[in-house]
Amino acid sequence: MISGSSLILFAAFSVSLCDDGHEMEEFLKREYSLSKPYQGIGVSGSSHWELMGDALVTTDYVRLTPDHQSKQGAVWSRIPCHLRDWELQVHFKVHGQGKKNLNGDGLAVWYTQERMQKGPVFGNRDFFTGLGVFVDTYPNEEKLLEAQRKRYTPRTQRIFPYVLAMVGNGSISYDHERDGRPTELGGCSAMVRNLKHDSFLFIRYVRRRLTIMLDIDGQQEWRDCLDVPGVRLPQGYYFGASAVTGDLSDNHDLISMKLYQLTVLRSKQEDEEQQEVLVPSVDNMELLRPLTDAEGMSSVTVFFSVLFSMLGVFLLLVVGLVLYGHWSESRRKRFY
Ligand SMILES: *[C@@H]1O[C@H](CO)[C@@H](O)[C@H](O)[C@H]1NC(C)=O
Ligand SMILES: [Ca+2]
Repeated sequence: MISGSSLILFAAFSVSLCDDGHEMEEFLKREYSLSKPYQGIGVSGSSHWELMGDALVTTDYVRLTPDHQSKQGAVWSRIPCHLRDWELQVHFKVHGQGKKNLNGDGLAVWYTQERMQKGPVFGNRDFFTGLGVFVDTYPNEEKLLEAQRKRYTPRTQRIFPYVLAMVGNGSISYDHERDGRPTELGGCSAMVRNLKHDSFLFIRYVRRRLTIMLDIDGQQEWRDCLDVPGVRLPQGYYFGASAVTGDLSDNHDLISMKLYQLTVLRSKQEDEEQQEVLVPSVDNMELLRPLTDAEGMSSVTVFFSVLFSMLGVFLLLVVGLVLYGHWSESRRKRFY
């Protein structure tokens, strides 16, 4: 069943078209891929993958965390990836006993300079350098605001689980309490918990364009989640995945991570223009954007500001008309 559907996916994607019509070819790169049977993982140095923390491997999946409190686990590739254009297909499963929003905290997929470092970002270190894609299953900000008895504004309301991408340059922090909003590249809601069918996350990086898609409806169809051009990621980083539980928990299981090399035809000029990237960045975007008060205006505030300005203009018009009436009256009186 599982291998069948991934076969279909592979066949469907073995030749595909890029946005601008260029044809691309895909090749599965086994050295960067994690799939059944997970031979030698966590046992010896012979495997391409290394386990960490509470992660464990069974015949059917790599369990990053079990459905217990305060666990964290990860799996990391041992080999840095020097491919320029690639696509990562992540087959995963998040499931547990917790009812809606009484589960946590989620899992992350990484392409970073650092590897095998414990920390607060879904079990991985903060101030990371590279790309993180988070499947965040717990709405921390919403709960925080509720606890502070602040009315929750529509601007910030999001349905969780939420998939979010972030690019770090080593000096910016993931804000866990705010679910990473100040540093997000973009994202989408995704009901990924306790699904009966297989769920997939798809990360494509071609010509510095980052695209994230999901297949979580059991239809073998990819749904767009995020599409950002101008994402500069250095080569030679490591792929990995991590997960964490806190007071609330879930099983975070990885069934496979398959990396495909994409061969993209580039003109000579394009090749020459593309100088090597040393620090991750995104064109025309600050990686950290603290929300100011003005930016934090909710749609309710905007609505009332517009309403009051319109009332103001109307009032001015009325006053103007009244004054004009008085003026013409007194002028008439002067003439008689
Ligand atoms: C990292 O990003 C922040 C925020 O965009 C920026 O202020 C800082 O200079 C960047 N650091 C490096 C090393 O590029
Ligand atoms: Ca969260």
